[in-house]
Amino acid sequence: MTEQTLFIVKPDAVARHLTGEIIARFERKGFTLVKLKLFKFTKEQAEKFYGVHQDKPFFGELTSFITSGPVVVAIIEGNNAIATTRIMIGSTKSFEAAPGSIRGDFGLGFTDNIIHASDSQESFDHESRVAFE
Ligand code: FUP
Repeated sequence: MTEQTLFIVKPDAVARHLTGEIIARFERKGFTLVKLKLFKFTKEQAEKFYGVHQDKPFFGELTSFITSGPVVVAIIEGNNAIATTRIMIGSTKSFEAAPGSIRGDFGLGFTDNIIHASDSQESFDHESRVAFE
């Protein structure tokens, strides 16, 4: 089923010049770019974007990391986009993520884990609204 999802190349990956390589993986997989933007999250926007985590102990660390530098946000489209993209990014802790996944191939961090991707239709709706507002 054709659907859309959103991913964010996080500040660590943009700073390490991995943006092109990460976007290329999704294009090679067969997804089509629908929207693409380089920007820096404001604190208010980051707190809204990650609102689902507002009561978690790592909320401050997460929002200060995502606002620490420019990010690239993309909306892509293709078959089974949400679940397939989650498989492609790998598990949250980059140091445990499987080789072949984006986190597994490019990082060792936890908060600084290279990439974010929507994990449901509901998250996609919320995240795309906030990131492209
Ligand atoms: P994911 O969907 O894989 O990005 O992971 P989560 O939704 O569980 O977490 C969101 C972000 O919070 C992750 F990218 C990493 C960060 N995080 C921490 O920094 N510390 C934690 O203890 C848990 C998550």
